[in-house]
Amino acid sequence: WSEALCPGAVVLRGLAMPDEAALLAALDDIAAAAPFRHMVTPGGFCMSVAMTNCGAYGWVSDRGGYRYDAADPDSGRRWPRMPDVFLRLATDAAARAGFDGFAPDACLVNRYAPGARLSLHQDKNERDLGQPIVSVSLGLPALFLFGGSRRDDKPARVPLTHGDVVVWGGPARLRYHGVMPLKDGLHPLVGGYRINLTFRKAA
Ligand code: MD3
Ligand code: FE
Repeated sequence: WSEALCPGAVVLRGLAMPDEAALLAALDDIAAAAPFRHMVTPGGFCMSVAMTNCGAYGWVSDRGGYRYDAADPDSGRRWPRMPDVFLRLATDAAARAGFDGFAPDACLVNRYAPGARLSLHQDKNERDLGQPIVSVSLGLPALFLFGGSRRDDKPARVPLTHGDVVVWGGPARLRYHGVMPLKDGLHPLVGGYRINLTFRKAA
């Protein structure tokens, strides 16, 4: 089933459940080829969330800024290819939310350990902001912060749990958002982490 958070944002509760084992197996291969790392913000802070990528482009941050890069800066090699099970889930979710033909070329994988958080921000590094973003939550539950179009709009708290998929597009695409510090816990398949797959059309 699905619910609209606001115009343009649709939560598809549990949509990833049938694929959980395949998603996690594919994720192990990605992390073996492009290990999780803590990137540095343009301001010089080390992010609490550990990240890696798959697909033609990966999201990277360093002292020079944020960008999409076809190469992993840690290895100089291209990012691992996007697994079919990732691509199928993302395009199916987008279609259910009304975005037929979504063709993501970038998947950022965020790994939250207890205490890790993501402060309020907008995603606006993508070329075509008419394309939606699809987010898949796995592992420990989190409280997602869903704000407005200005940083000081008071955000709503939306719980996201293992298997939930959210599609953000249209009028929701430039809303501020973040993730509250992760609480301790142990997920039977994922262990002591939350994993978020974020699918985007970068180029
Ligand atoms: C709402 N990641 O990587 S994805 C990010 O759970 C990021 O790791 C979060 O925000 C995470 O940039 C949330 C969901 C998301 C992505 C884009 C959005 C929510 C959004 C754009 C507009 C509004
Ligand atoms: Fe974001």
